[in-house]
Amino acid sequence: MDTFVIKAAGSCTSGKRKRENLETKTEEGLMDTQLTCDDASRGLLSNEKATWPPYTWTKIKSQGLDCDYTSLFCKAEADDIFLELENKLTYFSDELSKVKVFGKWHNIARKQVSYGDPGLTYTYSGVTLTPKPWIPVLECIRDRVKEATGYNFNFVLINRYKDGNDHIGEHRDDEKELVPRSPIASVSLGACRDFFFRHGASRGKIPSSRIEPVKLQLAHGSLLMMNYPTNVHWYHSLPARKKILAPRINLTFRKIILVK
Ligand SMILES: O=C(O)CCC(=O)C(=O)O
Repeated sequence: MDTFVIKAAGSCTSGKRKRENLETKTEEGLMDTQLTCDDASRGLLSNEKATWPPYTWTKIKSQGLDCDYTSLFCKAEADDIFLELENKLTYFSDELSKVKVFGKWHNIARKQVSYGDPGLTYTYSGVTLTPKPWIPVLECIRDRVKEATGYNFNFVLINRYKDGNDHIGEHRDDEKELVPRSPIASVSLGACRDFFFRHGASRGKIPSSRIEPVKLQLAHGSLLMMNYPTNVHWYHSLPARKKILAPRINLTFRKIILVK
């Protein structure tokens, strides 16, 4: 039987890391959060010797936004996993790589696939995805997320960005198939990319409110927990970044309602 063991696990290192809270109040009383690649990888990706885990969580909060960020895998583990994903994942073909926006079909600017428990489906932007069966490397990541957060997920949506030209536009993960109030766990591997949240009230030609966007950078081996009610109020996106030449794989673990 095919298995996957993180070979690098024994060489993982971590140091004493202090808990950080990036909440800051701006003059308008709004939260303004900035997390950079350096913050994201500090400690975990360094060469300090210690046992791995523990996980050091950073709380990211704003009006109706509640996220937690940590380094889930050390660099050696993340490198192993990235390689395994590159070797084992098979992405959906062209018909399933389209989205319907305002009645028009568009090719998505990235590759996509979903894996998960049998019998689940997930529909977004006019496309219904049926997950492929779990493979060992994905079970390994899913189980690490469970160990770090206590949450069990039955589905993962995977996006592969070949370089900084690939991106995902502003959207919310608010599909009706999601278990109400369940968090979404976003694991990133490969190139560190900017990731933005924008409040719904701050969108459009005439925004009803000026709530500061929340800007993060998602590092290799990181986990971002998007907790309820983040996806009710906030849109997220991964903008194009022409200077980024390396690929990135993002896995969003979700809890989907099984309809019998
Ligand atoms: O690649 C990312 O970090 C974002 C992916 C995303 O927005 C999604 O799966 O809904």
